[in-house]
Amino acid sequence: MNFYVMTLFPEMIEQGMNTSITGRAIAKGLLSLKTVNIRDYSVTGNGRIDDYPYGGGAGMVMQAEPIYRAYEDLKARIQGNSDAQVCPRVIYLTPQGRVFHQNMAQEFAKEENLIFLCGHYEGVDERVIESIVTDQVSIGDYVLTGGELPAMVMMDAISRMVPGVLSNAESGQSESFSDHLLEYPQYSRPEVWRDRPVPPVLLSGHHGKVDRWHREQSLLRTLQNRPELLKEADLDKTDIAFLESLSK
Ligand code: 6GU
Repeated sequence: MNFYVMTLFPEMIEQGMNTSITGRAIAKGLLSLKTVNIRDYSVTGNGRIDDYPYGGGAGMVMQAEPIYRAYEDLKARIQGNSDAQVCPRVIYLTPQGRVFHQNMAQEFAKEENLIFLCGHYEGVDERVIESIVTDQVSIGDYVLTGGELPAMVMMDAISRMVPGVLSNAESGQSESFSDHLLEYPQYSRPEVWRDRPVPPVLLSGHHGKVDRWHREQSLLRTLQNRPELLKEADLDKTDIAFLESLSK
């Protein structure tokens, strides 16, 4: 899986991605990351890549041409490296996009190459979006200063789906969202921490009871924090009886 990021802040992307699990995967060659500094494609000679918006309004707009040239250069490099002449998907990070979801991460993980376009200022000239972008994605209903963190959020979620990126122990945890229930709480040593004991059932050695308790905790948390997820969850009679017992 090859990630390419067009951005004004390449060091932010590199620092973030070369850390922890994604950093390990890049070092192992399971993932690759290349950043492209849009400023290097300035057409004014002085490194400027933004200008005033037509029609007025606050802030500056990133111009079409530097982004387009950065993209053309990148596409040529990618196609030069592979025999398939397919056009890689170009994801533009914007609060106006479709909201990112685990299913989208799964779909994007099937691609060999992904290009991310990170905007800044008030936005990007719409004409370059129309000509190169295949997917517009938001990471939720709040406003950020730029697309770099959203691009890193997406790359992190996508990376976890790439075979070999997670160790066996790490991938055991990976099904959490796909069953539409939140994870149950976890405990480790000591048995009593500052007067707070671990729930006794976890020390019982009774696997059936432990499994049931985990399931009930997942149901409880989902009901409390994300009740809308329960509609999608696969619940059996015991689960439904448990949830009904809570509302009595
Ligand atoms: Cl993708 N970009 C920005 N600037 N803000 C956001 C976002 C993206 N997703 C949520 N907020």
